[in-house]
Amino acid sequence: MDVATVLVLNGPNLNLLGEREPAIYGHDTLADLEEVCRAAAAAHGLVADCRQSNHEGTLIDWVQEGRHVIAGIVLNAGGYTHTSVALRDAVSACTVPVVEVHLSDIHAREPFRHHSYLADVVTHQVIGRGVPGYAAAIDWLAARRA
Ligand code: CA2
Repeated sequence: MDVATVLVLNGPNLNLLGEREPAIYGHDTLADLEEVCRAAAAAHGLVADCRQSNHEGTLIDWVQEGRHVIAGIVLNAGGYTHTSVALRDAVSACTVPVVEVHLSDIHAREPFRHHSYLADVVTHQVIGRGVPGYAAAIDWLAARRA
């Protein structure tokens, strides 16, 4: 990873994208989403390093790995958004910009999804814009660099 890297991290259950709940998450698979990220990054001369894990500690390790030097982190923490102080603490330790992304509008869903432990420690949020929201997050990171 270097200054041209955008680390795109997807959390628990996002490997199931396209399999169920298309009304909420759309029809695209995780592979489709990652291709959109790679194309968006390439348009700015950046490289998207896309990773997914169902494990909180793995996501924390990856956030720590990217916390300095790279262009930024795009983070959809999935359900950990609403539960994880530990992931929040890892994001707080980042000197690079971190964009919180959600496919769905978490504020229009069940009350337990309304609170994000990440919201006040991230640099920017893109919420409820589906897969194109990831491209918007990468565009935002690229514009911030310029
Ligand atoms: O809207 C988002 O991007 C979420 O971060 C997605 C998480 C959810 O817990 C957050 O509240 C909002 C869950 C992703 C689960 O994705 C699935 C996809 C297909 C089938 C089942 C789950």
